[in-house]
Amino acid sequence: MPNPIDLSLYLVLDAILCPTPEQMVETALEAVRGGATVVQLRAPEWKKRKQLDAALLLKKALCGTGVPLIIDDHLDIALICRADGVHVGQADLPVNEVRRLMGKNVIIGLSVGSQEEMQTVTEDVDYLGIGPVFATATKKDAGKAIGLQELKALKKQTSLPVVAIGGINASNAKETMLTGVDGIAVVSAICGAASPYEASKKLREEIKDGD
Ligand code: TZP
Ligand code: MG
Repeated sequence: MPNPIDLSLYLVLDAILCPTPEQMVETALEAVRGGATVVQLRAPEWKKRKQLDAALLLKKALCGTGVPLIIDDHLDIALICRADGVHVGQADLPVNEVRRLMGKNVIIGLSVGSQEEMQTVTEDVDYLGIGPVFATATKKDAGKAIGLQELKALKKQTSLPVVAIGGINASNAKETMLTGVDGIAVVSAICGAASPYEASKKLREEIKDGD
């Protein structure tokens, strides 16, 4: 990985809450202005061409902000738009193949939700997304919430940076950070807010308190 990634406020864009590429860009830029440090494009509901359009627009919009763009699942889209990284889940391409295809300079994130899944972490992985910490309606197949104790236990088992995900919002961001994770990843708390800027600013304040 070229530089250590600041995972503190990780925005995962959502294809339902931001239904067009332009709305994704608007949400992302507002969130970055409010303090988001990473932006991920996650749009499994969209055809690939629409995902690519969004990726290209996002890459351009984030250029010069210092905020990395991560693409969920799609290595081809990440390569075309020269994204900073890719994020894969347990049912996606294996991380050794992702590394082989993407090269050494791309950030690779892996989702982990249990002790068993922790065994899939290899030297090819740059950071972990652990969750769902709390119940979430955003990802239907996210699985059962693991809770803060399990998050803490999983975090202890790795030396990799960890971002917590799933049901995190301004009311639980601080206690989540107190488990020792490096950041929080949110979808609805920012994409579903009336003002993604204000929502991000508020989350930033909570993160600071829990740091
Ligand atoms: N992975 C695990 S939970 C989740 C993803 C993408 C969705 C989190 O959404 P929200 O709205 O922040 O609960
Ligand atoms: Mg995936």
